[in-house]
Amino acid sequence: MTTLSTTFLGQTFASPLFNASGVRCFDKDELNSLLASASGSLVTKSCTREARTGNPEPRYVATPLGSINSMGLPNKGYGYYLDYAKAHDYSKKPLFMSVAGLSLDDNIAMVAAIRDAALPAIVELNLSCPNVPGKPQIAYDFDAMDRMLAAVSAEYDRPFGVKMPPYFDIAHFDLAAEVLNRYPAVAFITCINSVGNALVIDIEREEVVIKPKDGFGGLGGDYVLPTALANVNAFHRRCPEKRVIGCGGVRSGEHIFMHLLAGASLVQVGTALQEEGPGIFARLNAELAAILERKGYASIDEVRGRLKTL
Ligand code: RRO
Repeated sequence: MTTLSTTFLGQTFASPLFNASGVRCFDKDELNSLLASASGSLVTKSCTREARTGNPEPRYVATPLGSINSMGLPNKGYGYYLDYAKAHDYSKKPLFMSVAGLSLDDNIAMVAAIRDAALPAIVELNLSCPNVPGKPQIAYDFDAMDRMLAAVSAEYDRPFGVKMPPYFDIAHFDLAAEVLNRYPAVAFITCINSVGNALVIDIEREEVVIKPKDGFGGLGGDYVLPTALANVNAFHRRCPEKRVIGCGGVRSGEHIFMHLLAGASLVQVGTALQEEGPGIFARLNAELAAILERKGYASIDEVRGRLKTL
C-alpha cells in the first residue's frame, strides 16, 4: 500500500502538496477553498505589518510556459492572517504563515506576535520578494540575510523556515547555505521563489504584459522547473540538518516526483494552482500515488534525495 502521508516538524501531513504562498491565499475565502481541497496543508499570503494594496494591475499574466507577476505584496496585514491561524483547526491540516516584513524591525514585531499566540502554525520567512520597488531581495545580500536570521532566531524561539530566491552560481549556493547553517532554528528551506525581474513581451502590441516596474516581474511555471530542482538539490546536499520544501514548475505528478528525488520533503504548487484552481490537488495526489505504486515505493520518504548522478 502506498501512502502520501508524511511528517514534517512533528506534524502529520496527509499529502506533501500545498499552495505556494501568494497563490489563492489572500483572504479567508481563498484560504478556506484550500482547506476544503485535497492539499496536505496551506500557507497564507506573505504578510507585512500593515495591509497593502500592492502594485497596479495588470500584475499577473499567464503565458503558454508559465506566469509573470509583480503583485507588490498585496496583503491584509499580519493581524488578519494571525486571526485566521488562531481560528484554524489544526486537526484538519497543518498551516504555515508566510512573513515578509519590509524591515528587520517589522519582521521581529510580527514573529513576536506569532510566538506569543503559541499556535502550531509554522512560520515561513520570505527573504525573496522580487517585486517591491526600491526593496532588494534580502537573500541576494548575504550580510543582510545573516543579520535578519540572527535577529529572528533571537526573537522567535521555535523552528521556522525561509523562502529563498533562485541562485545561479555554485559560489552563491555555498555562501547561502553557509549562512543558513549558522542558524539551527532555520529548520527548513523553501526553494524557490519566482525567478525575479524577467520580461515578457507581446509582439503584436509591441508591449510589456504587466504594468508595474516597466513590465519586469517574477517568473513561475514551466520556465522555472529546472532552476527550482537545482536549488532544491543544492540546498538538500549542503544543509543535511534541514528539510527542503520544493516550489517551482509543478503541474504534474512527475514534476512532484522530480522535486522529491532532488531532496524535497514537501512540495508547493504556484502557477498551476492559480490557473487550474484548488481541484488540482486531487489530480496531483492521484498522479503522484500512481508513480509511487508503479515504482514500488511505499511512501514519499523513501524517494527523498534519491537522485543518482552519473
Ligand atoms: O507579492 C508579490 O509580488 C510576490 C511576492 Br511577496 C513573492 O515573494 N514572490 C512573488 O513572485 N511575488
